[in-house]
Amino acid sequence: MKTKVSSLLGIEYPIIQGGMAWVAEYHLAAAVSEAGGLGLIGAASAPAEWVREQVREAKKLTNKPFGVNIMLMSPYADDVAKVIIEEDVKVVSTGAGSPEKYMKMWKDAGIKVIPVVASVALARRMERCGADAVVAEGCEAGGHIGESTTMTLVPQVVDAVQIPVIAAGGIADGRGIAAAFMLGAEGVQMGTHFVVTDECQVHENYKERIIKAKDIDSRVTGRTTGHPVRALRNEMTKQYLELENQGADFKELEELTLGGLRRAVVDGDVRTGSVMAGQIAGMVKERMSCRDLIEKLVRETGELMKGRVADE
Ligand code: TUI
Repeated sequence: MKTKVSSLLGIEYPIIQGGMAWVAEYHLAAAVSEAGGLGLIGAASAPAEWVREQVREAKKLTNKPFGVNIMLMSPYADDVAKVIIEEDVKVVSTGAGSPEKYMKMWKDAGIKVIPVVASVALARRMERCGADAVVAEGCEAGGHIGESTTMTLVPQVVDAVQIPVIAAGGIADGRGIAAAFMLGAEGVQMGTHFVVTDECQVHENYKERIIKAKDIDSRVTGRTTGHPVRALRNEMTKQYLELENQGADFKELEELTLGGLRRAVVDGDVRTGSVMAGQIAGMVKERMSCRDLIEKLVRETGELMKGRVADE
């Protein structure tokens, strides 16, 4: 499974673990990197010193490359951007905005930069300002999402840029990975399936909620506020969508979700918390280690790709 993405990042398999807010901490990131993928620590809205500590802990668990995801809406984004250089992190990915203002500083430090994009326009801009690859994330993904599906976004981004494209959103097995390759991607990023791995530190209730999820169990809140977020349906999404339908204002809606991700991930409150997960949650039924998951993905993808070549 060698592609431009695996060579670019110096990893065995072009499988990246999404830098999920509150979920992607150093145990998970190090386990994914140890297993031959690329683990990411999700900086989310955490202070820069928390990120520094996480990077140092990850380095104790693995000598392989791993990265940090910066959530660009974070009030600490500027500081985290600097800590990444100070701590000699090899790869940075970004989400929920444009990382243009940090690009020169990161490239000068020799860091590989992989912005997550949800549109062709941003992919083009990222290529122009020096990105090494982009993650094209479709709206099947969990968390903060764009408009286009993975099936439509990935080939359009592939056609628009020369740099390698990594597909994300709706991928959780070898079929999804093989499909992403057929669309022209040279790697994949997955979140939801990694949440239920043994090394992931989220509350048991969060993992159980994903395992129990059916195909149509996710909801998108925040379309009216301009910040659409996909999460598994519960009391919170129900109330939120009702309020949105009634034309509630931003402040009232915000109160419903404030601290909700932390409550779900840390306290296991999957009833009123925000259980962010992708649409593929309905297919995630098995819990295993990161190594077993990555080996399964590589085996499944290999069999599908071999079948294709043999048929030709
Ligand atoms: O960033 C994500 N997913 C996230 S971030 C997050 S933290 C959060 N928590 C509560 C509420 C809101 C966020 C949870 N999940 N994925 C990458 C991603 N980036 N998806 C979509 C985008 C995106 C959207 C618009 C990137 C850029 C953009 O426009 C930027 C521009 O300037 O054009």
